[in-house]
Amino acid sequence: MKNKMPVFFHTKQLEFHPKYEWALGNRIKHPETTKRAESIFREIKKNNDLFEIFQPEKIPLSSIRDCHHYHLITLYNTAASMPDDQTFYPSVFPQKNKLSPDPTNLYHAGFFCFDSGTPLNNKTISAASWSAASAFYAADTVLKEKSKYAYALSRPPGHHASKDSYGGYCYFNNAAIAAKKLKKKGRVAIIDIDFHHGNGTQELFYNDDKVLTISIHGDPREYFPYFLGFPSEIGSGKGEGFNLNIILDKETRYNKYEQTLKQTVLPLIKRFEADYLIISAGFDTYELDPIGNFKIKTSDYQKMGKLIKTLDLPTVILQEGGYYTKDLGKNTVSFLKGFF
Ligand code: OKP
Ligand code: ZN
Repeated sequence: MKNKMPVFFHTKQLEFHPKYEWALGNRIKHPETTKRAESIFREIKKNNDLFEIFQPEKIPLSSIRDCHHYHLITLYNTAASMPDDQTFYPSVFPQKNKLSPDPTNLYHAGFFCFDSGTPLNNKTISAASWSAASAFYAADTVLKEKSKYAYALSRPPGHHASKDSYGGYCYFNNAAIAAKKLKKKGRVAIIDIDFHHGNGTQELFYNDDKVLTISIHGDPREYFPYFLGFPSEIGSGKGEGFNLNIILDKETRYNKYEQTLKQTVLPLIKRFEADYLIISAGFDTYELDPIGNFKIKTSDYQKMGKLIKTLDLPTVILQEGGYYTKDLGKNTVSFLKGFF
């Protein structure tokens, strides 16, 4: 790339501080901290010869509504009226009488929430909306051919959020919002390289033959989200054959990862004749990540980026996970450098 890569980020994304999640009965500090975004932002600024930072405008509500049920938005808006010192973790997850959830009642959050690690407070909707806005304007930039590549520092992440459900630290599905926009002008492929299966993205395009969804991840029998991400999930209806789940063994190294991209993922995207590419870029595949369990190194990410660049497609790169905060910025920038 000759020009600088546009980077989208809004400081409002830093005002949300999830406190805790639960792990085997223990309350642990929440891994999805603002330090993550700060680590990335710092490294981006250090490389100001490569990147140009933009603040997104407000996202049109209609483009969130293209992906999400209004109940989800109403629920987050309900949480926005909580006092500053309160956080809502649902404690009731109804399995029956699902007919009339009331998203103005926070006690109904369990209708929509699928895990105990994705809290709501009065800053959640603002941060999640600005994160989605970053993704939306990154897609807009690529769509308008202002740049072939664009990166959104989309935090909080998005790939676990679906039409009417949230979880896995995700509230709005940033990749899906970008995809719906790009889809207006062509066929879209999404590669999810986060350690965890992108269940929300998969669900949102499960019946769609114009959006190809591919996720490479740790075995869902052992790792979050546990209930989706199996190779048998291939899409349905018109979308049959347009979803691919690839499970890699724990402790997978880059040579194996690269082989998977070269032999399976890239050929499929070529055969699909994608016009646009979206990358759900999580760096919890890193060798030191406290949550993921692959063994990818910082320098591998640049090779990975370079390999994906051979598709020669206009590409929107979106931030998902990555919890070894100290090296997250370096890993992200290493990946982005692959596109130059
Ligand atoms: C979100 B993303 C760790 C428990 C794991 C959920 C993981 C969500 C990952 N103690 N909890 O895909 O990076
Ligand atoms: Zn992840």
